[in-house]
Amino acid sequence: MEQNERLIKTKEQWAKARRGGEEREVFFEGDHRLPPGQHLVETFPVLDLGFKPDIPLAEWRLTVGGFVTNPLTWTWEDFMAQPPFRDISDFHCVTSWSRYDNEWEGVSFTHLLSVVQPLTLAKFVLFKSYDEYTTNLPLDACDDADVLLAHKWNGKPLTKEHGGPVRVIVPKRYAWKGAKWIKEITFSDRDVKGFWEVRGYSNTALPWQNDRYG
Ligand SMILES: Nc1nc2c(c(=O)[nH]1)N[C@H]1C(S)=C(S)[C@@H](COP(=O)(O)O)O[C@H]1N2
Ligand SMILES: [Mo]
Repeated sequence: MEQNERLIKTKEQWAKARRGGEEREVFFEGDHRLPPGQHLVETFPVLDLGFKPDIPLAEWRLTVGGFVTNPLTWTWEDFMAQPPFRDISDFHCVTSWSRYDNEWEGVSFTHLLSVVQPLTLAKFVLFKSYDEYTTNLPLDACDDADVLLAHKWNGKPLTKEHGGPVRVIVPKRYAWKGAKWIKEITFSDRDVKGFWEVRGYSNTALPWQNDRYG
């Protein structure tokens, strides 16, 4: 009863705050922003296969090929010469933690598409990393305004443990769809399952649908 009254009061306050154009209360923010089965963290946990590859910037290369008009290999200088892009997004790991408001900077996937120009046959994208990790997505899922190749997180160069020099960020999917230490991006007419996808995780990986296992 007492708890119920408290909840109602907070909801009224929240409604007032909304009418006044103020920020939403954090207590309720979770209701709207946390996908089912997730809990909020303020730390930034590290997940990998037990191996964090060390890639000096002078040796870093990103190769993009397959069903594209203009295959490419970017050095670090080439990568940094692309138009800068910045986006803030929430991060949802399938192990149940979510982290709000991550500020990513790098090269937008839309820009990459404009450079390589996928052929009409290309329907899928396979990502391969310096730790031999792989993951796959439909091209449609990558061709989204919030998808990027990130080299900065919250204003600082991406650390090795979080996938630096460059990692992929796909906010609308569980975080395993974003390859850390990205090395190769291959466009294909076929869907080729990645590391976790062949081990029983969902091929689609949609946090809002609680879509964890295949
Ligand atoms: N190359 C590579 N990318 C990867 C992984 C990995 O093991 N290797 N793990 C994935 C998983 S399961 C998650 S939850 C996120 C974790 O990113 P973080 O360590 O920065 O939190 O990276 C994803 N990308
Ligand atoms: Mo994960």
